[in-house]
Amino acid sequence: MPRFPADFLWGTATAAYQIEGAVDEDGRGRSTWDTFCAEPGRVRDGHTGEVACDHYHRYREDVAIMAELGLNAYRFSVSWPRVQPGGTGTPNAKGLDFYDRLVDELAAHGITPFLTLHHWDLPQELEDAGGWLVRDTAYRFADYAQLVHARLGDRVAHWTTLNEPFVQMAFGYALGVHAPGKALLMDALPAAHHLLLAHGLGTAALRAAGASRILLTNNHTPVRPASADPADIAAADAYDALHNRLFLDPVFEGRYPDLTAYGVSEVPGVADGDLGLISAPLDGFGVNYYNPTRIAAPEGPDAALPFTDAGITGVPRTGFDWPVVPEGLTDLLVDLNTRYDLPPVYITENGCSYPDPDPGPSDTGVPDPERIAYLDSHIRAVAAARAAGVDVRGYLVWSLLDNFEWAEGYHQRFGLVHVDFATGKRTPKASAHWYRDLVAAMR
Ligand code: PNW
Repeated sequence: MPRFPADFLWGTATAAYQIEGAVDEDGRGRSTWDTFCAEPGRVRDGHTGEVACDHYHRYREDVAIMAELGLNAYRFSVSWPRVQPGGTGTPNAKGLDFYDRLVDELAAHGITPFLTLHHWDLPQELEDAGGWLVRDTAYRFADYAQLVHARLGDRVAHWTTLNEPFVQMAFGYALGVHAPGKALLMDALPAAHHLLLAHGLGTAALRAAGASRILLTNNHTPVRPASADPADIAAADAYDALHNRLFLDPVFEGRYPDLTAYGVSEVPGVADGDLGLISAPLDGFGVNYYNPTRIAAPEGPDAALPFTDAGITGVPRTGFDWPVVPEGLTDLLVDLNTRYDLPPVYITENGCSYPDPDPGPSDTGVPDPERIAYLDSHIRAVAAARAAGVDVRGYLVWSLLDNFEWAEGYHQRFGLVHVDFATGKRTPKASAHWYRDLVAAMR
């Protein structure tokens, strides 16, 4: 394994709804994910985040595990409805108290917190008022950012506004496979702009409050055309515009990409000044990477979208059937660094899931050789990008714990640490021990 600097950040990442549980405790409001989980047929086997990993009660044990693994960074998200139940107005002190205790516990173990303000669990009352399809939600987000910063800004340095606005728009509003379950196809585009505007307004609010390390986290995929056929190349370009450039060009260049392949001449709802807010300088950029995408021309002249997913063949696959292509991470980082003037980069998520049957703890521990191979190859891919000049400063495994994997419920396990969901018992997997040894060797 190539060497990383001694101050490189090594850690794990989680998100509030996926691990906390305690959905009705201490004045928490409802989120779109509570609603979505309660609708029959939305989440596999009717699983919900009601209990999840019970991290709300077991956070001390979870921080102790991170400390035992020698990790020096932890990315988590704040549940907006826990700290501001209806998404507006007076904060819920008990909700803020939880994050206060968590941040103190991390500090006591020398673990740098990376706080994400919004990882998809929008207060239901804001969704009822139009959610990310309406502009007002972006202003509500800026108020929320300010109130969380007022409580935690003295101890949290790294502030991430949003997690993966592409997935929130595409899965939540265009395809309807995530909360709030709307299948609007390209009519979901206002959600992209309002999410980006929330990022911009949130950044301005955090900056005014004195924050000095502000990030955005996107998930990106390097897009490969299925062949050298110009039709496939055009389709790949269209897909790249939607998945990658729609959330990059406004942030780093202050303009929207060309979306004419979608019959869209202009992103709707953009007001004077919006792009200036959205493109305000950032102090870091979070990249979530899982796999590349191979794109071909659409199947017929009447296809709903100007591309089709051609699939990647001949490589191993994770439990989600996602192809394992570590060099895609090097390609992605080098390409982003070439196309944009990036601030320091953090890999804010990377990892893999394995599905049922759950290997579970046995006398020999929890063996997960595929995850070790996945992490090893992807960390090498980060080293290769660094060697090519990309300023990557941290790597956070998705995820610390097996957790509520959205529409798949508890059927996909991403954790370095096994969770028995009947009892809450945590057991570090072989990959956790492997990661501990890797991190120790870099110090
Ligand atoms: C991310 N895709 O979601 C999220 O940030 C996590 O909350 C989630 O648990 C993790 O990845 C694993 O799914 C993604 O299809 C969902 O491109 C879908 C995609 C990418 C990321």
